[in-house]
Amino acid sequence: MELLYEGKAKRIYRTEREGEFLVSYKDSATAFNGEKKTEITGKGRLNNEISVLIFEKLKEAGVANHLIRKVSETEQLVEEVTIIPLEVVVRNTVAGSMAKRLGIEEGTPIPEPIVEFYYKDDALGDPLITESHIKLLKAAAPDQIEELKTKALKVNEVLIPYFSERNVRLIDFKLEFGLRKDGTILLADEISPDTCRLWDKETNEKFDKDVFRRDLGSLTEAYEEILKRLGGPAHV
Ligand code: U5P
Repeated sequence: MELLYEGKAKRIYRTEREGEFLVSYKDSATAFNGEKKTEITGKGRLNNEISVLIFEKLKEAGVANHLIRKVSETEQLVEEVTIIPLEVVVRNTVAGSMAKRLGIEEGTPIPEPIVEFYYKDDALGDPLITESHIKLLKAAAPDQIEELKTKALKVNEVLIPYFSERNVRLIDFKLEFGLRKDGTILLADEISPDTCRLWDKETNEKFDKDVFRRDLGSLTEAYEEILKRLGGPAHV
């Protein structure tokens, strides 16, 4: 298969079928725009399995997305899209860069979910941008920006109770969207502990990439806990 793209955590291949890509999840963990980097055996499987479960849940709830089906422990088949160069972040509780930027204590609840846009550009370090910047950069048209916000908030509405029923608090998460050839917008990329902050509802224990970013313990154990709580398959 032709390798189309290799990112920090995934490889994307063209398949024989028109309009379908194979995504293969890698065992590498990176943070701080690639400055911190290591190989973690089993990470690819955990993120692939978790992302498949979440995208299936979203599809069931009426949120169209690129997932076609899981292919193996580390691979999934997805619909071809052209990724919109924006990271759409939704926040329910203050954490991470928002805590730092605004000087608000991590863990402070946010009354209404906040949607932020970051410009996907490694050289610029993915800066936080406003809707005016998005228009200036021509990254998305005004009606598309509205659609991205609506879709991101819908994902939040589905995932808050989904995690909560499994004793996990959805603190924040990052989404990416793509364009189909007909111009419609489709939720794409991944949703996993690499792209979400997930805290235990009772103890606030972190089960996400902050474990790696902040050296808080075993990333594999944290991600295994999420997969287990989502009812995911055991390793074969
Ligand atoms: N996030 C990503 N990729 C990035 C930056 C952030 O997935 O390149 C996710 C984080 O994991 C967190 C949310 O769930 O977006 C907000 O991150 P931060 O802006 O607080 O760092």
